[in-house]
Amino acid sequence: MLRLYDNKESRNGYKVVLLLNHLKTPFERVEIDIFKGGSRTPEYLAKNPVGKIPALELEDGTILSESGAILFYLAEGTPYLPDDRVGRAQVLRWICFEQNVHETNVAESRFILNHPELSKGREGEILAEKQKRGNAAIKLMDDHLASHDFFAAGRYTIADVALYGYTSVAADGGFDLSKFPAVQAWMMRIEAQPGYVAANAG
Ligand SMILES: N[C@@H](CCC(=O)N[C@@H](CS)C(=O)NCC(=O)O)C(=O)O
Repeated sequence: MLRLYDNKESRNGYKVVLLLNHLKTPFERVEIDIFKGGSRTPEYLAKNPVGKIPALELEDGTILSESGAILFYLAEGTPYLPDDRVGRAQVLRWICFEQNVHETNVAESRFILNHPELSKGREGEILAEKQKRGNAAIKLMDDHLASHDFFAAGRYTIADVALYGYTSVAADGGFDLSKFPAVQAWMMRIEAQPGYVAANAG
């Protein structure tokens, strides 16, 4: 059975949980206490030298890390990843956007506000700058979604799964999603998909 190294607060891990549920793929979930160094032990670093969750252990012992790479692996040959070259490139484009522009600002604002004890010195100007850039990222999503139901290939794909992870908890980072009606409507479309599961649903 697949084994997912995860942490219940992480939406990077949740992206993988969400896709596994859409695919009805059974998996074992292993909770790693990232706030007490659980991802930096020699045992865990031997699995993922980057020292982060999520990591997915395949039946043959191969370990995959990086949420986007794990989504690609799981979605191959399913409707969640297009077959055509342009469709796949568009999916990758949005996953890169999520990691470089969205997660670094939306998720990190959430982290600073949820964990002030671990974010000393980042609460002021750094948080304000991340919120400014995070709002710009969500606005870019809203503009795209004003004329598209989903991000790539005209249907629900892992590009949406990746972006839903931290957009769905953007309020924790001080973002007001009521300013982004197309993003709100897109989240409702995702929540109506077969196999959708909320984070930490057990
Ligand atoms: N780019 C990575 C980011 C993974 C990441 O930042 N994981 C965080 C939790 S959301 C983590 O494991 N932090 C623990 C640490 O850095 O020690 C991905 O998308 O999987």
